[in-house]
Amino acid sequence: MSIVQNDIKKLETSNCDQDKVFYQAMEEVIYSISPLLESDEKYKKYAVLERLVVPDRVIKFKVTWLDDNNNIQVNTGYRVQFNNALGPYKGGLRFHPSVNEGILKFLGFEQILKNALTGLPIGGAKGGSDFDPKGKSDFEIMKFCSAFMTELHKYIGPRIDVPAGDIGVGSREIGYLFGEYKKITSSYDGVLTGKPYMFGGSLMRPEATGYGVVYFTQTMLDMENKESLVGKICTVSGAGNVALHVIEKLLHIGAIPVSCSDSQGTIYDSRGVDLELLKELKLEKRVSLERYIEVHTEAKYIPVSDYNQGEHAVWNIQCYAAFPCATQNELTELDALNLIANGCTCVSEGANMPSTPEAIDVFLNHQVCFAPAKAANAGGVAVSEFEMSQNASMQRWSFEKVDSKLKNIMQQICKRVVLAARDYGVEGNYVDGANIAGFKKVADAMIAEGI
Ligand code: NDP
Ligand code: 2IT
Repeated sequence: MSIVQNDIKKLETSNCDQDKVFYQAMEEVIYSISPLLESDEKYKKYAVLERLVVPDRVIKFKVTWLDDNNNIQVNTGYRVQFNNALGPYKGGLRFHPSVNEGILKFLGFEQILKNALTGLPIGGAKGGSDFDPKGKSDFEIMKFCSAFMTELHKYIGPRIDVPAGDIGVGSREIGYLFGEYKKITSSYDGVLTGKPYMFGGSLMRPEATGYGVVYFTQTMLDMENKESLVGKICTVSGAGNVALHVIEKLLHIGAIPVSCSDSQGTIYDSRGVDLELLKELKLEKRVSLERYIEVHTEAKYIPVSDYNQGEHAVWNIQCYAAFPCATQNELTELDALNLIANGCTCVSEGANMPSTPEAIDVFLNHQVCFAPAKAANAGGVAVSEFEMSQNASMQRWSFEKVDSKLKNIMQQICKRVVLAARDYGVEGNYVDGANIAGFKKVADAMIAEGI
């Protein structure tokens, strides 16, 4: 039995519910890289795959903190340090009640290949907590972040592991985490990225993931000889850091983003969404999207309870290109079929693994230009690495410099993906291309570094 069949069999017999998303991510990669494994026996000889799918370490810890009513609260914190063959462990922190070890293993595994694709010297990691920031006061967020760092600081460092944001963790949380790290260690290190600009954050880090997604999509459409996004209707899901900056860049280039969504419902505004209002509602006031229609009465708000069974309202809107930017597995096979029926010819993933494997099959079978997350959303971590570089050299780069370096890196990633797909007989398949190019880079480093 080949190494690939062996691994797939192991996945299929696994019954750990928490690990389902991790196996989903792993299974896709294992299928994609089989031409590489078959073509060069060194990967088998050095058991690279077997070594890559096991994290270097999983750190799990208790986080106790005091809420505003002086009740003691207990949460679980994690850091999955997956692989540092290419550089220090690097990847975000997620604060969301759904967080568990399996989700962080999936995100950490994806992060290894994503970071490799950037061509920058960063390894892969992910962390977070089942803490729910929703409805918490600013002081509660601060107290939780301090308590979380009380334990996490033992395991991180600018040359060891450099966390950043993800769902539920933005510059406010990174600021509190940084403050606590500094207090405990008395060391002013670039130990976190996504810091506010006033104490070492990089210009454009908040925009980077979303802008990068659009830069990648523009390059992909160009390379595939497809019409550009200018003047085209686009649908976006999510209403957080990634979604809002995808919308912003789409507006800059003259596309027409008509939707966004949060965990409660969807906004559809056929004239193009009002970005300033969205930023006010989601980034400043942190309230439900439903408030959008108080200002724009002609827009539609569709609550989750009105979604058709197994479908997401965002993917039922006519569009040229779609940008899922909320969370994993938010776009199902049925949604993919709806998108195609609605004229969609391009899907670019802003969130991590938002499309189910069945949805991806639909896209590939219908010749949709499909940009997988680990390639399309790598702009965020790329600018995180720029922040590490700036901190290490005590420099500040201009917005224009970061933007131009980001654009360049997204174009390079796109080319690497296209070439890898061509070299291994799967031309036009960006999923396989991204997995092969990312895997090859890490695998070659692992082999060169010995066991
Ligand atoms: P935010 O916390 O800023 O926003 C998340 C958005 O997604 C919110 O609108 C939230 O709705 C919605 N959402 C979250 N969980 C769910 C859920 N289970 N069901 C429905 N909606 C949900 O996170 P980001 O924008 O930073 O992250 C979004 C995605 O992008 C994630 O997959 C993340 O891993 C990925 N990503 C993020 C990067 C970054 O730099 N921040 C980099 C690369 C990828 P609500 O407001 O109701 O909570
Ligand atoms: O999924 C991701 O790439 C992120 N959440 C960003 C990670 C980072 O270190 O900037």
